[in-house]
Amino acid sequence: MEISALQKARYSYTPKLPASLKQNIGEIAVHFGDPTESLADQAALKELFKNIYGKPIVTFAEGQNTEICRPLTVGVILSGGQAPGGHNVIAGLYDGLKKGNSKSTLYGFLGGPSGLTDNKPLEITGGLIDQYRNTGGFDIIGSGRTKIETPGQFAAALDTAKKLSLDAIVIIGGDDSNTNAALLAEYFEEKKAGVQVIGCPKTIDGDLKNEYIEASFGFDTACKTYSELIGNIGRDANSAKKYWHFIKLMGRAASHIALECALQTQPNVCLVSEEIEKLGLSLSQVVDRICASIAGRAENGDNFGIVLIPEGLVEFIPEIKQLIGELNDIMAANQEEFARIESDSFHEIAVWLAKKLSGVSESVFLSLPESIAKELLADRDPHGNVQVSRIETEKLLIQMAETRLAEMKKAGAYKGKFSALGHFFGYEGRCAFPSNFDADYCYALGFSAFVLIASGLTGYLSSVRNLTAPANEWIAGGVPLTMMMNMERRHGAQKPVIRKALVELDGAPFKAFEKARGKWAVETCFLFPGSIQYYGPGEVCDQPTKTLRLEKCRA
Ligand code: FBP
Repeated sequence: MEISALQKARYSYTPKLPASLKQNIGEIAVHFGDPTESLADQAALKELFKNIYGKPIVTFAEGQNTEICRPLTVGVILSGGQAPGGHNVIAGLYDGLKKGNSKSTLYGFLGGPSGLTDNKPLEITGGLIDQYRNTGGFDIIGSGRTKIETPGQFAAALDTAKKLSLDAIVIIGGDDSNTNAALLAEYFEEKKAGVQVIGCPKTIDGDLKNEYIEASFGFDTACKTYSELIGNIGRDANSAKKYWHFIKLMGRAASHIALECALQTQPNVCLVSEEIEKLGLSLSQVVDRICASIAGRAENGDNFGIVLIPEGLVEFIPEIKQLIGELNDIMAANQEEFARIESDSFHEIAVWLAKKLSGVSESVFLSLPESIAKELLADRDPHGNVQVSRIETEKLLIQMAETRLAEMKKAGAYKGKFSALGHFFGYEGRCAFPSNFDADYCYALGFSAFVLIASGLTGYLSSVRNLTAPANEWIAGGVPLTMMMNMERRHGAQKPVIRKALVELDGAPFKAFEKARGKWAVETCFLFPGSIQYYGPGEVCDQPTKTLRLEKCRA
């Protein structure tokens, strides 16, 4: 098979490991902290997770480990959206297993969690993993979004585990997939199946994080990829001086990606969903904010600019959030009826919905352009989420800005020319070659997952922290999955879920943005970060995101 020069070079990149994981297996000591509690709803979660609730935080350090590493058989699943570095998690897990005992076996389940329930394993050999080291994508075994939730699916997972004599399963996924990991760990414990379950924090969205999980992998590479593109567009805009570019960025709920890209590129406007929700801004007020920048720049003769839009925005605008909540409940409660009318004309759907929506939501629904209203009705993902990547918010905002600017022009409040282009950057960044940061971080996460398994633990998320320090000083270990959980409404019912980490408005990244954005709104301050560099000086190749550096006060 023909491969690119970079791919060839990346095969021989050696990821950096924390000092604690560089040791012989017998020299990796495991330290246990105090028992932990969930974020909220402790009683309900204790009841649901009788066996795995409240475990201690685990940290690895250089020391003595008298556990003999017997041969292990482990299965690994890539779950949910692609994120750069997934292959390196598997590589770290594979290398750890083989270092522990050369007779250990690693299976990858094909196509995500359904590969486990449908018993579709592929043995990961040295030859296979060597073709994927330090490369992007999840194509080594594929991914999927199946949610393991029915008694039949749990039983099928156990059946596969027994057939393959699995000691453990590693689920590489985001908040929903790791919620699944917790449910599976609990089920196996309840059944005394002797199968451990360990999660790894993946998602480009960056919203699976806390004190012990400083970043989800893939966020670094995806943001750097989008920032390169935004910088290039900024330079084009500043050269041609004729277009406003409205750029929607992935990040299903949280605005971490948009915020990080704003810090890297200094656009004229960056909407932050969490702020919009806090201020209770209506869609119309959001458009006001954008138009204020457009009008301000037009005063200086600058009829061009950049607006960054987080893809989850619509779910944070109070009136649309309420509408989506009502739609979710209506669609969950009337699945069959809705499926029957789904192919009907929009008018018939609207009439059907009007009877069920509250008065306020009905008028919001009817005020939206038909294409957007239809997108709000599209299938939810298996975890009950609206598929926001399919909602063309950038087009909606362009359309609304056009109308508003025409009104302002009539009133003499705007004298410029407005010509806008919409973009959506999402899939472009999810399978890029992992940055050195993600390559190292992912390899360490995979290796750490192996140590958690070898230590007999279950219901943990692999954790590597102190990430702004050199990799040698990173701290590896595990965080109990139940520690990150609370109860939330999903598919019309209360469910245990890992809480998403949204942008904190009093956090350092947002504060840095807030301080600068007034100037960026009117002046042209674009930055051009360029493409990710894999070889060269550390300050060019190995820097983590600005978000992480600001959060850890090293920016
Ligand atoms: P995960 O949460 O599974 O990591 O996926 C995140 C994401 O990339 C979102 O940013 C985006 O909204 C969604 O996946 C798109 O999903 P799909 O790949 O199914 O279109």
